[in-house]
Amino acid sequence: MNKKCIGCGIILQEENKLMDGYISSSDHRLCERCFKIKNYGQNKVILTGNEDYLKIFNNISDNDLVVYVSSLLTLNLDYVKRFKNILLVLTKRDILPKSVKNEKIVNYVSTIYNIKDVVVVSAFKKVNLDVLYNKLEKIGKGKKIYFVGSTNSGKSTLINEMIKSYNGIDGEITVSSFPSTTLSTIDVKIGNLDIIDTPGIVCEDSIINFLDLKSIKRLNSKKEIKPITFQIKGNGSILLDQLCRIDYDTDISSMTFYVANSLNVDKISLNNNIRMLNYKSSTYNISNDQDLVIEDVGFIKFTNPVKIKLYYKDNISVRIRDNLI
Ligand SMILES: Nc1nc2c(ncn2[C@@H]2O[C@H](COP(=O)(O)OP(=O)(O)OP(=O)(O)O)[C@@H](O)[C@H]2O)c(=O)[nH]1
Ligand SMILES: [Mg+2]
Repeated sequence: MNKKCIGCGIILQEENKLMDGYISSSDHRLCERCFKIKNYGQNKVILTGNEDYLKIFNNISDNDLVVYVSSLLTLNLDYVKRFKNILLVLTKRDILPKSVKNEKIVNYVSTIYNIKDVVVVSAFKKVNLDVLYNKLEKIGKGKKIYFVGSTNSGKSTLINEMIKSYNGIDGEITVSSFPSTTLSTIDVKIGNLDIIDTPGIVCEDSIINFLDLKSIKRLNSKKEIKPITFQIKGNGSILLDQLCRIDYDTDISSMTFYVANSLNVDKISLNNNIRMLNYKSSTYNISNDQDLVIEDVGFIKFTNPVKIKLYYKDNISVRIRDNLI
């Protein structure tokens, strides 16, 4: 059988340095790309097509258990309906303010998505790993347990953390801020559980596919977010870093940004500022108590109806949802 890279799951090969999975010596267990990510924080960005994970999804049977992993920041559950037997894991709890109650989030997903089995975790702060492990022992023993979800949602980090906690050794799966880190399935045993890590689902319109490495790192929050609130009235404009410009029109509302603390959020004058006005734009009507989600960036909470116009240079993927918090 072909040997796989222990970091990303790609089949290892010694023939072509330019192709994925290259190793310079047959005793290496990590491909060159994973070696560079782990040792130098560099990454050769690989844009995987959706066919790869759709093929993996098709291999998941109704008897298998799917652990659907989503970051709490943008809460992307696009593919959740595809699977019969799922446990929803909402991760990166450490990013959301402590004042937000877990019960509220669990209640939100159970009301909106009708998902009853939900665990809120943080791999970084080791929050609720025991709850997750015990749940998996109960409902996943003897089954194949697939970890699936959007790229960057934190699947591999969570699996590594569980390997550390329950096998007592360091997990070796490669993790990074960049999209498409895991390239193929990786089988690991945690205690008696058969876990399979999978490549993340890529949102093709997400801005993360168009940014340089430094900018991607700035989007990935490693700390609790400090929300930034503006009271808005009439017409005005806010710049979200160099990512987008948001022109608003409202009687009165508040606008709270939940994005990485390293991003700059600034109110600018509509009249004498032309920044980003020549870029692409889209208009959205947001009604009472809704959020605007910018995929892989964060979300903006509004308290009253607002009409907004978004200007952006690269593609940007946006959703409107009921207020999460
Ligand atoms: N703040 C915070 N960041 C996390 C947590 N878990 C993972 N991350 C970060 O999220 C980014 C993505 O983590 P990965 O584990 O590589 O995500 P993945 O879902 O395996 O990504 P793909 O392999 O591309 O599908 C990295 O920058 C991690 O450091 C967490 O619990 N809290
Ligand atoms: Mg991964």
